[in-house]
Amino acid sequence: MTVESTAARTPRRSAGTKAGTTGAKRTTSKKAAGAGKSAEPALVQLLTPEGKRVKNAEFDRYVDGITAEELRGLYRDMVLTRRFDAEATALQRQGELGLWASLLGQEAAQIGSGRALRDDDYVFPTYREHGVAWCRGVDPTNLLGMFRGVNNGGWDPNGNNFHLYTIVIGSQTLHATGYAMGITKDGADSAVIAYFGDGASSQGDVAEAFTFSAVYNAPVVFFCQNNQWAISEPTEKQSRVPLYQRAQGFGFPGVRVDGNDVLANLAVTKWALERARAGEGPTLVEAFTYRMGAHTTSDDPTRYRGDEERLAWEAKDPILRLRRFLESANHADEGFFAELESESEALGKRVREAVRAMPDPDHFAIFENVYADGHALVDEERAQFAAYQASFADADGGK
Ligand SMILES: Cc1ncc(C[n+]2csc(CCOP(=O)(O)OP(=O)(O)O)c2C)c(N)n1
Ligand SMILES: [Mg+2]
Repeated sequence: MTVESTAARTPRRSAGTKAGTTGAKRTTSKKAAGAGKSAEPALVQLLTPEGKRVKNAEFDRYVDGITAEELRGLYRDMVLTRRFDAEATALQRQGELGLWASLLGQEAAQIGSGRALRDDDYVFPTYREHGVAWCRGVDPTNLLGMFRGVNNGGWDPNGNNFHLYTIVIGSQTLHATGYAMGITKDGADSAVIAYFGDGASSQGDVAEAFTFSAVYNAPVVFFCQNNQWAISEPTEKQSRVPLYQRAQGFGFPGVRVDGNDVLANLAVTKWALERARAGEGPTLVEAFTYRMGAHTTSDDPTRYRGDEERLAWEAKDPILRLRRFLESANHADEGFFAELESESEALGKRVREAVRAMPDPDHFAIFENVYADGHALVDEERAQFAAYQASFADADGGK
């Protein structure tokens, strides 16, 4: 397996935990993961693309007790998330949303990690974490307001311990670190997870978050979805070493997990959260996955990548592999799949109707909530905007 680390030396809240049993050991094992391409490090995998369960001495214990019902639940989460995402993409194409960032292909990374969390844990997402939002119980229609341009977020972050979508790349890793440091001061045993991408890993904010979280031993999991692309920039342009190895230089463990294997993501994230709760500090999880769609609906990936790559990743589809496993283990019958299909269609319909019914904001709402007590410059801008709006009425004969 692929965990590399220097063991945390200053566990602050580890009384009574089995320090050193959770895999801060080194390995130099490498195996070729690509089809005859350069050797890639081994990754934690519990389900092969063919849907076969493979043994893993270190991580099996996190999923050994999982029931057939829970497995069907993970499948349902992924299918409904994908259906919601497809609906949002279609709504953008129909002019109902200004933009959409699809998670297609990343369902297992998001559902596996999302389902590893406890209710009292706190999530700091990017703009693509629709599957994690689903696990937190955020109504999917609430995710769409910002993309329609009718609000600035659309949900109360403290309602589900799921922070607002963050567009400024990498900045949420610092928010997460600060929040996690606060948890330690409170003496609580909850944990924080920060999602970010391969491109974000090059941001200074992420390096600062790694440094602070390490030296303050903050209970935070850095969950990097390496979807191979940062818009049109491939991961080779982000790092000369596999991303999970970055953690080593900061003094905490890093692990690469098969990002398309929901069980492996569940197990590895549980392990990382367990470390955080035990006072063993941060962990970097690199979920090795693929962005099957465009960066956003404003992007045309055919300009910078070929079909072969997408086809190779389609063969590793996260939903298909869990379906194969469920079927071969007799954990789900045709009735289950048929019912899920109708549930998906109903979700699509509900999302469509909710988006079309979203009220437009008041034109002046953009000036609200900028400063708690108002500001002269904002007042000036509001007055300018009012005059601009009034100019249309004049042109129309004062109507
Ligand atoms: C600080 C900052 N710089 C640049 C951008 C523009 N931008 C938006 S998404 C993106 C790429 C992010 O790639 P990655 O971190 O791999 O996440 P992904 O979109 O692949 O999920 C960039 C550069 C931004 N939003 N914020
Ligand atoms: Mg990326």
